[in-house]
Amino acid sequence: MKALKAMTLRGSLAIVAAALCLGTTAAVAQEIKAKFGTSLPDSHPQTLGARKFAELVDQKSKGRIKITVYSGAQLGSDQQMQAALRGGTQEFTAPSTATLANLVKEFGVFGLPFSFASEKQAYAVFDGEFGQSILAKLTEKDLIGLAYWENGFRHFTNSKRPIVKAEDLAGIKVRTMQNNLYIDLFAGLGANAIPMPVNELFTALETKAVDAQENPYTVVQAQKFYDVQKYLSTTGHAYDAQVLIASKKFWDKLSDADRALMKEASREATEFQRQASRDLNAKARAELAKAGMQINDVSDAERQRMREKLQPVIAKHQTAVGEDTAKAFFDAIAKAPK
Ligand code: EAX
Repeated sequence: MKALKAMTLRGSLAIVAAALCLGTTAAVAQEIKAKFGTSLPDSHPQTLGARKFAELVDQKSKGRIKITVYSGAQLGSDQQMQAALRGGTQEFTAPSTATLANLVKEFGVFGLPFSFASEKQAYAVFDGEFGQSILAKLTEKDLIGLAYWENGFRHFTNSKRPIVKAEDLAGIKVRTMQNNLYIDLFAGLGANAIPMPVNELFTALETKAVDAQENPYTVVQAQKFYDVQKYLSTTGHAYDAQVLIASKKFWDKLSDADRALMKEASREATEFQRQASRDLNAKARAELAKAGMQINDVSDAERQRMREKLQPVIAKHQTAVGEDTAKAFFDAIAKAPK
């Protein structure tokens, strides 16, 4: 009898041990660490959004999934980080749509100048059927498009003169994002376009390798361009979005539950990120003036005149992104609330 009891006890202990081991193994197997690289400083909404996303994923996974944020291009430029995601050595980043256009040509449509009238209109297009259909094309390039974040309306800064009319751009050396449309846009207005990653830009401005750049107020502020740029002219020539993307190699290994958790965190982080961008943008103009920048408003009439001068560039890039895509884009804008 005693032997039978001993066997039963040993059997039960073995079952408990196995369950614990499986349970522990299962828990350990689900522990996930990920890297999120941004190209802008801690104070910029791109990095604020990244930290919020990491915090939400940590909360929703009860500490199982730890995303570490590396800001200010610590992990490389926007394009280097896109390559790292595609290779599976980095898990998240959030570049401008402009650099993604080098991987998926349809992203170029968002850079067509003077397309959006307001942030509200932009959100409707990005979050609607058209914007989501373009996001889906990233999977062909081993990337997962999760959401569109806000960079904002791009304005022109330079160290030479106020830009009051298009002709004032003649001969100015302007850094552009590494994107053919932006290169053609400024060449089309008579400037000399010099593409480079944003993390090389401050030095290029400081050494006068370039005279000018164009970015939303929040980038000018976060990158301290006011220390090396005297003039800011509100061209508002494009509304720029950044795309929260994940490595497909990483994403494909996740459980359905963890993917759902990350999508929920992405939605909540996007709301937070866009609000932070609007709040900081509303204050940045006055703060840039206080930091010594001379800010002039480019008139609507002159902006319209710039748009007309750029028609050949717009036509060329509508063809480049695909006429169907361009038409669907402008139809989505027409339907969107302003
Ligand atoms: O998304 O490279 C740029 O100018 C972009 O606006 C931004 O800094 C990165």
